[in-house]
Amino acid sequence: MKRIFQGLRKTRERFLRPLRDALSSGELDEEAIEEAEAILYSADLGVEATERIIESIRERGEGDHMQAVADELLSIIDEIPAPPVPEGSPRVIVIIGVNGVGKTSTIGKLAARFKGEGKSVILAAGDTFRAAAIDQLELWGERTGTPVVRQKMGSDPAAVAFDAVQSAKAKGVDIVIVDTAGRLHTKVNLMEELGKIFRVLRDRMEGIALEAWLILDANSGQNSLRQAEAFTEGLPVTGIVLTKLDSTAKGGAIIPIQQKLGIPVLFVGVGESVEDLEPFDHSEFVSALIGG
Ligand SMILES: Nc1nc2c(ncn2[C@@H]2O[C@H](COP(=O)(O)OP(=O)(O)O)[C@@H](O)[C@H]2O)c(=O)[nH]1
Ligand SMILES: [Mg+2]
Repeated sequence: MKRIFQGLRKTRERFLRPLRDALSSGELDEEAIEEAEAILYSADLGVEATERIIESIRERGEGDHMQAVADELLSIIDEIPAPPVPEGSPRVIVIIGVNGVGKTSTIGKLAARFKGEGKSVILAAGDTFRAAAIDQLELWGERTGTPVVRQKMGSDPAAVAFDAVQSAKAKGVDIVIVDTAGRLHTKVNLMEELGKIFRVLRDRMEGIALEAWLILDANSGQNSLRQAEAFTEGLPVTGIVLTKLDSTAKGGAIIPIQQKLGIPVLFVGVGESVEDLEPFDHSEFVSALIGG
């Protein structure tokens, strides 16, 4: 069974059966439509997607209403921009997001996945705010057999990232993944610190493919949008990883998050172990949500 199917279990349970019940009658009355609308909202699909789905149920009139839901979901999700193809070498992915969303674990999972694809990887311990954060990344490095570039606690994250990229260039390593802090004394400081990592790498490292991936916790549902905006305003975010899909019924938020930010979800986290990271696939997502 696909991990995404298992990962969406809670969302599906809250969503699918009540929706089927509401839409089971061949001819829909207003009450059934209103109920369906409430269920879609509660799965955190957002206003726009909910309205479009309801509209297409109405348009379809009689027939398979669940199929109408699935078709509209798929067409909404197909409008999401495709992930950009990074050009340059090494590929440098800076992982950003607030504290506790799953940045460091996602880095470990990504390292394992990239290595499984035959790529060489270096990790950069750019969360220098806490000593424990550096150790935690080191642990993922050991677990996945990936070298970790680190400096002492409190050092400049941009310098750690720079060292890691320089080392990757010297050794011909394919991918550098940079961990970052999710919290500093103030939010402004955090954004400045992250901005500096980008400036230093962009200005002083020629030919690299520099990306920022934003990590969001699915438990926050649509509330993570505001959090996301704080990051995307100042930083060139090219992809999203939505973590902890397994522990929430708000998995539907994956749709408004992509719609509003215009940034594709690249991976979803579906558990705490190293293999619990799945590439986000549009049709798999819809069938995991709708499929029984
Ligand atoms: N259930 C579940 N837990 C996760 C997932 N990703 C991360 N976590 C947990 O979330 C907690 C915070 O993760 P961490 O990587 O330290 O977050 P960071 O502060 O952003 O670096 C840890 O207990 C992780 O095991 C996921 O996809 N599913
Ligand atoms: Mg961390």
